[in-house]
Amino acid sequence: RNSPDSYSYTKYNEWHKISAWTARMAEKKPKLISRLQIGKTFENRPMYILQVGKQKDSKKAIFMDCGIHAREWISPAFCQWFVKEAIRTYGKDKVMTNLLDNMKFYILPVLNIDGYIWSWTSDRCWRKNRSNVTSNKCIGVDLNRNFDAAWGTVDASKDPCTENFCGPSAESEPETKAVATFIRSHLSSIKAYLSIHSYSQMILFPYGYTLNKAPNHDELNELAKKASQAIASLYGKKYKYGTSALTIYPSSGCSDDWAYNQGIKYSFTFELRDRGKYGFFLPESEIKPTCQEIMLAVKLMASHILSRTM
Ligand code: 0X9
Ligand code: ZN
Repeated sequence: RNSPDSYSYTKYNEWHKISAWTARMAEKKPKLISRLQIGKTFENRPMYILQVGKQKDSKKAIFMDCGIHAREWISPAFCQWFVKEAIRTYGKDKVMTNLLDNMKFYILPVLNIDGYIWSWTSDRCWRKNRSNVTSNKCIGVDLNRNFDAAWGTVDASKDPCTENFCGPSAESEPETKAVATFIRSHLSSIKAYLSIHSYSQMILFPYGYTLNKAPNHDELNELAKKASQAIASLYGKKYKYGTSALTIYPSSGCSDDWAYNQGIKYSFTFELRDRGKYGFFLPESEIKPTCQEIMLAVKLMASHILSRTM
């Protein structure tokens, strides 16, 4: 396709292409996909979610966010891949058919749209959003420090010029607010929260802000272990798993811990490829294998969650 909005699942896509893609998906597959707007970004861009599933009123749902950190480009690529594979394999693959017949997925392809655009146009290594609420010389809040989970404590800075600036208050950012509001109003159906990041090849679960174990720690650990094994079965990539605080580093204000504290018992953060050779600059040739291996993990987790929340 040569239209200005043409996209590819094996390339990184600019925001305008991903945005046009959300509209096209909902148009092409109205029985499986609908598009919802959950809010607007600081720079006033609409934030879209794709709701994927056969029954629109399904009682069970999994929420997945991609692109909360601007420079982690493999993350939005995975959200797009997930939707593509869901519709391609529905009615063919038993597992996917069962999932889409009995639950729905809320897919947020880019949470931090303004930051993502900035990483394409001005600073490839940009992490935060683009808000300027503090009217400081420095711009941007780390949206994964802005959630109301031990906000402003560990690995969160009050200095707007740092990479982990947590904002003036919890949920100060329109992007955080939009996600938190949507989730709060769908708590009866949302059974799992998946947050897609890069890099370092890990599967993380609560908590990040404390060393305390979550009440269902053993189940989360077992599920993460199985997901890690599923990933390795495809291309042999090793993904470490464990609590955020012990496996990556302690940090507060993260979406996964906040969602868990809302009562969503299955909350995971995926750190995708690689382990640092390319880091955020993961070559496009690795999009497909990365998405394929993570797809196995997400399907396995979703099937477990569906069977456990019957
Ligand atoms: O620091 C983060 O926000 C995440 N890592 S990243 O390199 N993608 O920035 C990890 C978040 C893990 N979750 C919690 N600490 N709750
Ligand atoms: Zn990240």
